[in-house]
Amino acid sequence: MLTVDGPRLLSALEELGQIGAIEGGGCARLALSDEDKAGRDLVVGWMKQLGLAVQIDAIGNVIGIRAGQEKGGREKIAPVMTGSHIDTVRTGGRYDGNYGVLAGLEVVRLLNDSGVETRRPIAVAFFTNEEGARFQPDMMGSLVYAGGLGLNEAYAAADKDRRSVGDELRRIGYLGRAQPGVIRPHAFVELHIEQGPILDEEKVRIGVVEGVQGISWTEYSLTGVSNHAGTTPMRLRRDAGYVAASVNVFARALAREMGGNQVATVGALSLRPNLINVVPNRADFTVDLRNTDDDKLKEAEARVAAHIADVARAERVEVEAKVLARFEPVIFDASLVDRVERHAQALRLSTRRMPSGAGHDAQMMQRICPTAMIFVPSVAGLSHNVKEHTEAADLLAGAQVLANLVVELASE
Ligand code: HGY
Ligand code: MN
Ligand code: MN
Repeated sequence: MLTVDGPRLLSALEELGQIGAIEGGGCARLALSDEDKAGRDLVVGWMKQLGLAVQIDAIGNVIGIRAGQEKGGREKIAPVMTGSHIDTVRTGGRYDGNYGVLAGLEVVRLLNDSGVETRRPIAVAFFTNEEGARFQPDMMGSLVYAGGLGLNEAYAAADKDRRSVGDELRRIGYLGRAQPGVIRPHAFVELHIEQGPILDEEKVRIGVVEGVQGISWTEYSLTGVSNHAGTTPMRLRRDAGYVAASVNVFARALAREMGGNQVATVGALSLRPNLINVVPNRADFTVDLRNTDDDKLKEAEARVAAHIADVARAERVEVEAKVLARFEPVIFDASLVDRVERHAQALRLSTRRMPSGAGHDAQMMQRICPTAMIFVPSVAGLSHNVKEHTEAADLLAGAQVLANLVVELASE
């Protein structure tokens, strides 16, 4: 068995974690920012040092390819692909996404060091804008790769400063020429931290991920009337901030009432004019709803929308809504999921099957090839938080499961 070089993987994570490093030990590399460019440049440099053929596609996805024995004629033999993302949220940790990409490069290093050739090529990818924190939808690069979003629509997505994906890709030098998705993998395996509390609470080493829950992102813009906080009687108010606040309280109660996997988050909220003595006339906020059951997710979406309409009507506040992302739950390839479980158990690692609460590039890749994910524990379930942490032994265990599975897939 080719054994993962722990110190090498950990030092790569440390080095990448230095790019965009923020107070508290996390990193901030928002998609297509200067920090993201710096992270991309570092990882592309590592890919080239490893002798990978590096392909940058038209949405900025980067794929490093290690040739296999079988070159294949016209019908190129499909590679085994692994990878994830290296963009982060603004309060990101060091492992979300980065770990899966760097563990994929560690698999290549192992093969290079031992001179092992595999029948199939092995590709290590990082996809553009997985987080969706700056540009929506999230998983943008893999969604384009899988044919779920057109390039022009993706290019037109703009951030709060009206800078577009297309312009930012060009500005950082990652608007590649390769057509996204032209490489159809034999299989895609993504190694990722769980980002939730289950494995850590249950003291289980490996999560065998059976699928990803559905995701619904909506942005609301409410317009009322600004007025004097002291002189305006409550009966005359058209308070956009009050309606926004009521949505947050309602969404929390709804998720509690629905139970199961239902979650609801009002993550972004801005009031205008945002002054102590002015009734806000404007509230902009987002609602993130998720559930493994799409019918339940639809119920949650409908109930939140009805609540907003009722409260806004009573407050005489206008409502504009924009769907930023809507992905149905995804089930991964059952036989590949079984193989994740088998490889983990062959290493005497405890396992448990589970859905993913977070979105991942893998949920898009399942549209075009057999896909599965491997989870390792997140200490106290923290993620999208600078305190995000996974113990070294767990990082290495996950990387070893990935290595064994990828090498097996590349030999078939
Ligand atoms: O939102 C998510 O689940 C992912 O981090 N983009
Ligand atoms: Mn991630
Ligand atoms: Mn994330």
